[in-house]
Amino acid sequence: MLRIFNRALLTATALCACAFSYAQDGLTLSDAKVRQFLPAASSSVGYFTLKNDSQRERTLKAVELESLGRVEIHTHEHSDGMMKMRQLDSLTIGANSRVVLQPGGLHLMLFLPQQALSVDQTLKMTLIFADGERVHGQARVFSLIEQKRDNGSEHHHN
Ligand SMILES: [Cu+2]
Repeated sequence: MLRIFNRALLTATALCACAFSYAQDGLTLSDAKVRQFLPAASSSVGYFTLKNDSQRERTLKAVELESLGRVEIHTHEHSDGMMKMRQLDSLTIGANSRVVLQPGGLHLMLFLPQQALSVDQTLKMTLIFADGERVHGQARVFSLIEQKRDNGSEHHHN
C-alpha cells in the first residue's frame, strides 16, 4: 500500500522535472545534490534539505544513493581551533523543524562510485529512518565549479 503510494508520488513529481522536492508523511526532501568526484579522489560530498512538518521527531539512520557504494552522514565541528569532520550514527530532525546539509556544516560523504557521474545526471536517493520508514527522492549531480560559485555568493543568516 505504502509502496504504491510512493510510486504514484514519484510519478506525479516526475511530471515537473524542475522541482526536486519530495513530500511524504510530513517529511519533505529537497535540494538533494551530489558533487562530481574530482579526478583521483576517493570521496565526494552530498547535500540536501529535509523538512519535518509532523508532530514527531524523526531519526535518520542512513542514506542510500544510486551508483555509490557507501554513504556516510558527517558533521563539521571545531576542535582545538580546527574544523574537523566527524561521522554521525544518526541525525535527529525535531518535530516541525528541518535540517540543512550544506558546505561547511552537515553533509554526506560519498565513497566507492560505481560509475563516473556526469553533471545534471540524477541519482535515486533513499533516506532510511530508525523506525524503518523510507523517503525516496532524486539527487542531482553538480560540479565543483558550481559549488565555488555558490559559496562566493553565500550569505550567512543567524
Ligand atoms: Cu565528511
